[in-house]
Amino acid sequence: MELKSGEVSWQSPSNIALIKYWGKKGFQLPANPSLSFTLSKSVTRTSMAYAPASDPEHFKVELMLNGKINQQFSDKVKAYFDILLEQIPFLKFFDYEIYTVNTFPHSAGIASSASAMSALALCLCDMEQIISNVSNSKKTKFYEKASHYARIGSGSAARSIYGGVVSWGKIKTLPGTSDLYATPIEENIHPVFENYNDSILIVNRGEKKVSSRHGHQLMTNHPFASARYKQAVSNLEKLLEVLSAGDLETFISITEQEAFTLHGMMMSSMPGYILMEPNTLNIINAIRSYRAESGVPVSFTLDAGPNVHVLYPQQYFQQVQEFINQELLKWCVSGTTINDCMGTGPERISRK
Ligand code: 2P0
Repeated sequence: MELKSGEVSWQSPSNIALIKYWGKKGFQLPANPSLSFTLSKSVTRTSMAYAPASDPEHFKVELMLNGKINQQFSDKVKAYFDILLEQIPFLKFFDYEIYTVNTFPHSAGIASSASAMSALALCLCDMEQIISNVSNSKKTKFYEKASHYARIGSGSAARSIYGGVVSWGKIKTLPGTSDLYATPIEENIHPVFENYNDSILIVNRGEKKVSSRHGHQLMTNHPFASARYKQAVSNLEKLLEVLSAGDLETFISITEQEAFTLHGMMMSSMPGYILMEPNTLNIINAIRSYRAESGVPVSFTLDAGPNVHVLYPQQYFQQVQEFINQELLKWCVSGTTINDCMGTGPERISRK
């Protein structure tokens, strides 16, 4: 092992879940499998510089978000590294300066923990290879490990390690899947889902009233938990068939049911809470009416927040943009939308 200074950098995207991870078991393991597609433009760029620690028992982590020291995130990453020490013991022999920027605004309805934790996990895997002098470990194992480290930081981040359609969680009918890390679904995706669009409509930029971490905890004694976990498995298995057949009608019904179930679980937790807002419902109703009238296969999903992800095939881009501009923008904060689409996954970068 070489105690030499160095720097590693990765860019990693956020993702949008179609089958939702909501509820945990054990330590950071999912109570049900989930499936997402990885976004393209909404990315975090992270550079991690490391240098031998002056005091390994109290190694330091300093994180700069958009050029400014962020104490809250520095502490969060230090706590994350402390947890990882069991798996990466050399971490404590270094101090860290982490420079991170997001290409999307904070609290914009895009899961920044997914892009941030996946970028950091990839940096850790690169550093691990450099420190332990293994330059040619198998590529698949590299990503598997990165997904495992990312999951420990934030569950949904496990899926951002890969591009395209990605599942996380053991699925009996899908060999190679695991609760420990995500798996890309590379085969059998119908061309209609290529570059599938996700236009994110910002209804509210504010901090969430209830964090996802707490929301997951509330699933532990939830009266509907076991039925929900069964539904997720069944929806995921059906969605895999739908993705391969290009069956947009069933895609829409499954993904919209998943969004409603996620928020239904929140409302029926003890205590219950509501993250949707009146304009979330206005947008959802307008999307459903427009779809019925125009026949355009546009649908919605929701993350753990009030903002609406509008999903549609690439060929309908112009039409849906017109619909958004004419009918939906009035319900968005300062008319804000972010047009993203399915992307190819993380990339190793160099610091600019
Ligand atoms: C998902 N969400 O599958 C679901 C759907 C939000 C709604 O995973 O505690 O930030 O860090 O593992 O991943 C958000 O929760 O939770 C989430 P932690 P995470 O994307």
